[in-house]
Amino acid sequence: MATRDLSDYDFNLVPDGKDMSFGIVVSEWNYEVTGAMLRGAVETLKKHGVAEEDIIVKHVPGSFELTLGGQFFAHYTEVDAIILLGCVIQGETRHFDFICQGVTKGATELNMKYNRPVIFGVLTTENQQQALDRAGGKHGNKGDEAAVTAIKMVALQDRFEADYTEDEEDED
Ligand code: DLZ
Repeated sequence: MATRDLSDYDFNLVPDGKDMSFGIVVSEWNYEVTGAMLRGAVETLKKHGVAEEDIIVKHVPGSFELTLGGQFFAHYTEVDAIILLGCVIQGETRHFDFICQGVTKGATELNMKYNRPVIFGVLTTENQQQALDRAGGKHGNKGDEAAVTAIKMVALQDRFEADYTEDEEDED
């Protein structure tokens, strides 16, 4: 299990989030954890210049539903990136494996299908304490990490757009 601080990054290496927009899908399962991740993600986005009105938050019942929540954002909105926040805790059944596999595959497919950053902010831990440690506890907050990743990926996509897509005016 990794023990690094998930909120540890160089502020100055993160692009300005002004004019960027984000959709956040958050799972209600283990909400003590995911609610803290959500607060971390929103605070981090704002800290990097994202306007409050450019952050849309939607809830889904569990991590398995994060993929479809993400698809709804991609299909119905024009947000620049989508952040999926969930927490799957190892139980006594194989549910853990199935949910983790489902949301990992689902998030990967959304990235490919929509050509838009879909960020995997899902904790997969052995117990609740490990999750709390990574949701504002001693190992930082996975929500902060997801927000920083989202901003970086939007900036990267903007760079590609600027460098490799033709201006419509130049086309004829
Ligand atoms: C059913 C279930 C279980 C056992 N564990 C978790 C969990 O640790 N974290 C989580 O986000 N969701 C869990 N769920 C709910 C599933 O994600 C999903 O909501 C249901 O299987 C209904 O599709």
